[in-house]
Amino acid sequence: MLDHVTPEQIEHYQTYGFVVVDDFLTPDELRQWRDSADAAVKRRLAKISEGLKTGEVKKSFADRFKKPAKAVLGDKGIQNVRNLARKVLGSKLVPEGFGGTLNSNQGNPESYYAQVYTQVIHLAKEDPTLGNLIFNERLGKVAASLAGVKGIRLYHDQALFKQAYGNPTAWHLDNPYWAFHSHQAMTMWVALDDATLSNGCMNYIPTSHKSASHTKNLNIGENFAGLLKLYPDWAKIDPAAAPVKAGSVAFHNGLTAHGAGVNMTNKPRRAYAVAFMPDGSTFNGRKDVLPDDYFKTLKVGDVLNNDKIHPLLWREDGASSASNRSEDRVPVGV
Ligand SMILES: O=C(O)CCC(=O)C(=O)O
Repeated sequence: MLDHVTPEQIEHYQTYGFVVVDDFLTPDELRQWRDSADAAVKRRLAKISEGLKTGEVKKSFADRFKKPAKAVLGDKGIQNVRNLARKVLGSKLVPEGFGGTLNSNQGNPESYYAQVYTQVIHLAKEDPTLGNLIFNERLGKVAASLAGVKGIRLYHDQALFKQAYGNPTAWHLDNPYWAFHSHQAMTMWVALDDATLSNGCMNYIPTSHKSASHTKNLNIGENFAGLLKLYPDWAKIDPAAAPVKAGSVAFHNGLTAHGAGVNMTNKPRRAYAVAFMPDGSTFNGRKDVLPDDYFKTLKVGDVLNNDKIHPLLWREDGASSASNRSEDRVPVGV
């Protein structure tokens, strides 16, 4: 794995809100990342389907009711009902954020979103090979130098496998979904297969991070260009496609608009996304992918510095936390 980025790459990232770093992984690291992510996704999917059969796993509220509710209320109607329920019951009972089954979007494989990609979250904490690749000081140092921060934590990690003929990934922003808001939040998108214009490589709206708002975003749904209605000026900017070879990565700011096309091929386009949080970031009230037990302990404004949930990957003063060691990790939220 590369242990540094060049001043030109930092400049590109800061100016445009994204940067591609070619050959970030060695061929051996790529093989490890791909094989272990593949196996971990299969394990989680098997657990979901077995658990649903035995009744041990319950579909999330969204997986059970979204389709019938949508037919009656539409996407906007559902959002209004949720907002009202949150106002009346509070955000602890009606949290904002990811509502999957066993930290995956495959609770209802027929839904549109389930066919954008197979999304499986928090694998690094249960798979030692992924853990070694991701709880990694070198990675933290690279991420921190791009983001321009003095310390960086893992926010979460997830497999995003766009299936053969998978739906496009609608334009969206990442950081507004998350349980903290920061202008230095960042995602690293690791290509586990060659990502091409045909199979749904990433695309960015250059400089959008400079005018994005934490309060204006859309869920990834059927409305591919809905985000551009919220930010009409961005429609005038030429998007940048980022085809990359397997083992190369693209970093983007958590406020950079991005999306991916349909997978026009008969093979999956496997990718892995690692989300980074600047050290010192504070809780904003959203649940997103936080484990239930942890979420219940938090008040708005609390510093998200639990090393078991958000390991400190790198800090300028050399204090990367002991949570980088696999024996200190606990599985979360599964
Ligand atoms: O893989 C994709 O299609 C989209 C990925 C994405 O939105 C992300 O990594 O933030």
